[in-house]
Amino acid sequence: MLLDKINNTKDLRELPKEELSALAEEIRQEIIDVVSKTGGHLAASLGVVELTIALHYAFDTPKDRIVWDVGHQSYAHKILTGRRAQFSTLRQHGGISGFPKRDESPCDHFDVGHASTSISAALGMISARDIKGEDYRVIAVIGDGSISAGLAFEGLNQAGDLKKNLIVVLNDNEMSISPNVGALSSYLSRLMSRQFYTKLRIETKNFLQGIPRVGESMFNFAKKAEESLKGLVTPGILFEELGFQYVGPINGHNIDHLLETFKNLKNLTWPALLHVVTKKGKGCEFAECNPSQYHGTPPFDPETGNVAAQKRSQSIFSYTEVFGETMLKLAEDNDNIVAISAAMSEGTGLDKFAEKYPDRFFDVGIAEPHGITFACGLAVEGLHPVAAIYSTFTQRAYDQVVHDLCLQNLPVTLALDRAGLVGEDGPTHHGVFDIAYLRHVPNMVVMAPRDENELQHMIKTAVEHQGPSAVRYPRGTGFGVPMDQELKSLEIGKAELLLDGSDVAIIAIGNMVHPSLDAAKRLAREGISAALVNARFVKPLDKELILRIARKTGRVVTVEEHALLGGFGSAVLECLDAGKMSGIKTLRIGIPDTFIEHGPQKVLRRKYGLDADGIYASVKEFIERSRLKVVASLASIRVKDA
Ligand SMILES: Cc1ncc(C[n+]2csc(CCOP(=O)(O)OP(=O)(O)O)c2C)c(N)n1
Repeated sequence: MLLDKINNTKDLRELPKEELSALAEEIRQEIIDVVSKTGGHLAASLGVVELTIALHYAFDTPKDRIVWDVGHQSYAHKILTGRRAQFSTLRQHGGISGFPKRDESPCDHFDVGHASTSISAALGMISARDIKGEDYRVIAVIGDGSISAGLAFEGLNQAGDLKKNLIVVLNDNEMSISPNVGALSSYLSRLMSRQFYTKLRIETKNFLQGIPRVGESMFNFAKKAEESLKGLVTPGILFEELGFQYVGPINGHNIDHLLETFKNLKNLTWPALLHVVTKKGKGCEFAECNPSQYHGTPPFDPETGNVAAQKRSQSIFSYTEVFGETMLKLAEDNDNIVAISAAMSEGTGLDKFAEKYPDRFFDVGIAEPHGITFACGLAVEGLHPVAAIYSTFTQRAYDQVVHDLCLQNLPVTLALDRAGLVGEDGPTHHGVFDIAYLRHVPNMVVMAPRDENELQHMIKTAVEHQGPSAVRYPRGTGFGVPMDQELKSLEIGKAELLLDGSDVAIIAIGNMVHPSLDAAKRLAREGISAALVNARFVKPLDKELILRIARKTGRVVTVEEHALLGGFGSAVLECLDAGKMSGIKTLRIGIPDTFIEHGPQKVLRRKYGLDADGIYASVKEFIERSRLKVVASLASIRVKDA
């Protein structure tokens, strides 16, 4: 196998050019084999195999830097940059990441997982290069979905201004996760056909040459002026106006063309944008036919593409499904409800809503900050937008939440899917900061359902609320609880006392309620009487219940699948402090102050003590510790008295 000869990019560059297509086939097969077992981002990675080979062949990597956008397409890059032996551990706990990681390889120059960062990062690197007087090339590779974000345009804008020799490779497959949306996308499609320019060119030529006597010289003049004419009517005018030399579109699967083009681009001393056209899922029939399904896929049969039968019983709904169904129900009775997705209509369960209510559904593209401000615009005119964005991606819309949403106290619901530990996508995607970045903003209501049944009631509660609210819920299936047929409105700021007790009060939020209930039952069997509160609301907190139960038990344990710093437990501590209950013994269970690695949700929850066993063990140890302290202080009182 050719791949056996390649341990690094230097080895790749020693292969004769004629062997590169065969190498592409080997890489493709390796990607399909491994991803069929591990799951992962199949279609995007298959689409850039030739592009990846050509980049590493044409440039002196890793001295020259390739900066991947999102990084979900970097599997061929991983195989070619010394990680072939570990490739079978892709996305597994303890294995290599599904995204570029500087810790993993000197060929990974920027950690990534969120979209649209490559141009800014690459421009920073190239600027550092010049300050330090070094000599290398920097190439940003960005998809047509990711380039539509504001962040990417901010990078392009400054790049045009700095006029450094940054190369941006625009990988255009006309897809984001779903087919791309937006004006930029249709602009790129027009460029791809080039028909407009070609037709105009032929017509002009025929017209000029048809004019007697002066026609030929006018044609020659026009030919000379073609470059300037190009500037007016040709592909890439948008990028050229931004200060880039536009090159393309070229076939991103033709290695010879790619190498030829990179050879020319290498010598430019100004910014260039190379527009390559690729097929998402290339070389794998089922992925080519259904690139959305194989964008991010669970393990599958490599022959047929069939996804392994889910182990779960069909009657257990995912939170995403419940959210989608609830939106359909609510929208039927309330014309003011509109829905927003940021390029994730399927991932967020809004696809059925989009189908049924096309006029009330907006896919804003990969543009979360815009999506929230857009929602605010809809809200000031009397509608109730529900913006369904993953917890991790809402991070980049913080100022829009503060300045546009909460300051104006607008009725907008944020449906934060994938809150908590998301699993194999890892630290770039864990949604463990949303409570912290939302709960301190005035006017914001923050809630988290204990299970999929409570989720539907919370969504109803949120859309009835005349102000901003966020509902955070986890990735994956619920607990298989019975689903109420009637949607209910919950009282905002009211928690639910599930168990009364006298030794300790466990106050849990969201998906930590059920495992806490299991833990409390186990403690009860050992004679420890634990009260259990389903907090429901992070903000406003049910202060009355929390203070009452704290006073009764003298010990409070909070449980959350969220960062401890600034999280739900911190809110409860603030509540105890405000209630002048400083004598209460407290324990907060949650995510420590570190970025959590990738791995199955179950494995991570176990490791970080966020399953029933972990909660039980922590509470038991906490009680024993606090009892020992009581015994010790009683002993010291007795000694003093004696
Ligand atoms: C800020 C942000 N929003 C959403 C996502 C989810 N996401 C991952 S890949 C992707 C599509 C990217 O499309 P494109 O750049 O065209 O790359 P392709 O997958 O088509 O190769 C999306 C929306 C993300 N990673 N980051």
